[in-house]
Amino acid sequence: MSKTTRFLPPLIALFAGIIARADDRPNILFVFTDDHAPHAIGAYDGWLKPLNPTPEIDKLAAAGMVFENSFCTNSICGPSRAVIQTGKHSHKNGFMNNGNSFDWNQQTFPKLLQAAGYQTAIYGKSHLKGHPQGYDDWAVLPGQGLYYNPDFITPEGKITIEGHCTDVVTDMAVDYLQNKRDSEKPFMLMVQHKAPHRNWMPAARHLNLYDDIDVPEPDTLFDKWEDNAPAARHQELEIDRHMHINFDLFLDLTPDFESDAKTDRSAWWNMKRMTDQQLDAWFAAYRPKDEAFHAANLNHEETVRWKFQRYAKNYLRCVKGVDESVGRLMETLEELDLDDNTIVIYSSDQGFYIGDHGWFDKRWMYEESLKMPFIIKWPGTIKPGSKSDKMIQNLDYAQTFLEIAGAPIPDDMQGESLVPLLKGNSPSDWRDRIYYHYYEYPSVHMVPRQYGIRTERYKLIHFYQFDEWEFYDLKNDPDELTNLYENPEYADLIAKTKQELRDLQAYYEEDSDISEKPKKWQQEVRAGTLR
Ligand code: SGN
Ligand code: CA
Repeated sequence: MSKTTRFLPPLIALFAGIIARADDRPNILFVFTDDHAPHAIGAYDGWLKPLNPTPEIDKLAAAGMVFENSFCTNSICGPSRAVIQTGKHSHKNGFMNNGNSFDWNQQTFPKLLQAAGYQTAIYGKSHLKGHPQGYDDWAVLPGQGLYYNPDFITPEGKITIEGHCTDVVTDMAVDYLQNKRDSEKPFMLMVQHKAPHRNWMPAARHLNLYDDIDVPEPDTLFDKWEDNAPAARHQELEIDRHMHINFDLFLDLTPDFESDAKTDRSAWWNMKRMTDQQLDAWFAAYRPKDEAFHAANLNHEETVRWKFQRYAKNYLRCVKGVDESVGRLMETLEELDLDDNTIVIYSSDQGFYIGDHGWFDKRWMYEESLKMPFIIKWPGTIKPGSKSDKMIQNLDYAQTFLEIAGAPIPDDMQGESLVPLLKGNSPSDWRDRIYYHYYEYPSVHMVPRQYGIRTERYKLIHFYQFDEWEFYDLKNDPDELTNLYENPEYADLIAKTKQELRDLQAYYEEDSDISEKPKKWQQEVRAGTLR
C-alpha cells in the first residue's frame, strides 16, 4: 500500500463525517390529524375559541405562521393524503375517493426526499391502502384504525399496542426522535393521528373534560340548508337525523357486547377490545351522563341540542389528546436540542362540521369542510406570530418540502412551493383562485359529486350529476346561506366565473371522465331506485 492510499479510508471517513455533519438542512416534523377543523383550534377565530381547545397548537402558531386561507382540493381523507404525497390533483394521482387504492409505485415527495439525503418515517393513519413506500421506518393503522388498543401494520407484520391511539402514535414518534433516527441526516417525520375522526372516542383521562360547561352552539345549528342550496337535499350528515345515539354518542352502551353488536357497530367493536380498566373508566364517565339524559325527558329540539353537546364535547376531548401530543413532540425536540433546526407543521386532511348547519362530517366545497388548518413554525425564517391570508392548498406541501430540502421539483407537480410566503414575501402573482373536485357519490353521507372554483370573494360549485349550480358571495354571505345562481343581477359575474372555472380545469388538465357513471346514477336517483 502506497503512502497515499493508506490514508484514503480515514480521509473518506473524515469527509463523510464532515459532509453529514455539515448537512444542516432543516428537519421536518409534520403533524397531521384526521378531521380537525380550523375553527376547533384556538389560533383560528371561531365560536369554539373561548373554550381554549388547543393551547399547545396555539404555542406553535405563536412561534410561527397561521395560514387563514388554506384549502383542500377534495375534502375526504384518502384523496387529501394522496394529493399531499404527490403534489397532484386527484384526477392525476388516481386516488379520487376512499374506495380507490393508492398506487405507491408513483412519484411521491417522501421518495424524492430520500433521494435527496433525508431519512423519512410515518406513524399512524395512512388510509392509502397497501404498504407505504418512501419511508425508512413506518407503522400504519389498517384502514380507519381503532381508538383503543390499536393494531398497526409494520414492515415486520401486524402488531397491537395497548393504549389510546393518539398516545400510542405519539410514543412511536418520540421513540423515533430519541432512538431510531440517524443523527447524521436530516429527517422528515409524519405523525398522523386518527383523532378527532368519527366516532370520537377520547382517551380515558379526558372522558370528563368539559363536563361542567356548555359548548357554545353554532349560529346555524338549526339551519335548513336545503331551502337555499338544493344539493343539500341528498345529504345524510345531520346531527338530528343521521347521528346514531349509540354508535356515535355511546348512549346506554352495555358491556354485554355479544348481545348488542348490531346497534353499536364500531363503538362496540372497539369496546370489545378494551381492557377492564379502560372499560371501567369509560362506564364511570358515561353512565352518570346517560342517567342525566334519561331523567331530563327532553323534547325533539332539546334532544338535538343534547346530541350536539355530547358530540362536540367528545370531538373536543379527542382534540385535547392531539393537542397534548403536539406538546410532547415539541418538548422532545427541545430535549434533544433539535427545536432550532426543525420545521414543525400542524395540519389536518380537511375541515369538518361541528354542528355548523346542523351537520357533522365534511365532503362539501362549502367553507367549513373546504378549509384545512395549516400552521407552520420555522425558527429563524418565519417571523413568529405571523399570519398569511394567501390562498394555499394541500397540493402545495410536496413542493414546499422539496424546496426546503433543496431537492429538485419535478415539472409534473401541480402546486406551488410555499417557501416565498414563509420567508415573508408576498409575490404579486400568487394564485387568487383554487380548484376543487369531490367524487364520492353515492356513498356514506350522500354528498353529491361536485367541482368548483373559489376565488378570494366568490364561489361557484357545479353538482354535475344533477347539473345544478350554486354561487356565493363570501364577503357578504360568509356562511353561504344565499345561493345567487338564479339571481339575474349576478348573471355576468357568474358567466365570467364559469369561464375561470373552465380555465382552471384546463390548467390542471382535468380531463377525467366524470360523465359516464354519474349519468347512470343520476337516472337512478331520479327514478328513485338508488335510495
Ligand atoms: C367512515 C365514517 C364516515 C366518514 C368516512 C370517511 N363512518 O366511513 O362518517 O365520513 O369514514 O372519513 S364510520 O361509521 O366508520 O365512523 S375519512 O376521514 O376517512 O375520509
Ligand atoms: Ca378525514
